[in-house]
Amino acid sequence: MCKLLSFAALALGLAFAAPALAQDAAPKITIFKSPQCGCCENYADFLTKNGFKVTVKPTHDLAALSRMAGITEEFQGCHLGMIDGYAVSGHVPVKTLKRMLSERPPIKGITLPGMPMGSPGMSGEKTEPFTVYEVGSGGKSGAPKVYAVE
Ligand SMILES: [Cu+2]
Repeated sequence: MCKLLSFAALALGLAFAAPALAQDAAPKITIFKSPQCGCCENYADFLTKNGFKVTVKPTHDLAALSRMAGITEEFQGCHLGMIDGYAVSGHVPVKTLKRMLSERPPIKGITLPGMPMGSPGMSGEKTEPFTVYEVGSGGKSGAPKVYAVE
């Protein structure tokens, strides 16, 4: 009896411990960037500071990788992140990134094209709202839909 109880207590303890452990696990993101890109490093640091576990992979094939991820040339950001089955291209603000990860929309990812001043990892002052586009929702010829403006 006593043994059974302590076993139950142990099992219960494990059941409680497991979710805590899962919460502690930082979301993992892999960022592909050209070896020379400095603002990409800044963005990686920005995500690290925001609790992400970042792996940076230098590559000379960023445009091709981004295309493979479903992002057409004119909507590509300066680096490509892969997280939890989603593509995250460019200097996407963390609020929008976290929203996608929790909502899990049926798209391939999100992208902030170009390198807007004042976005995370970029220098300068923000001069206009950032428009983050969906990846993989626009169909073959259609322009991608807007995921967030902030
Ligand atoms: Cu950049």
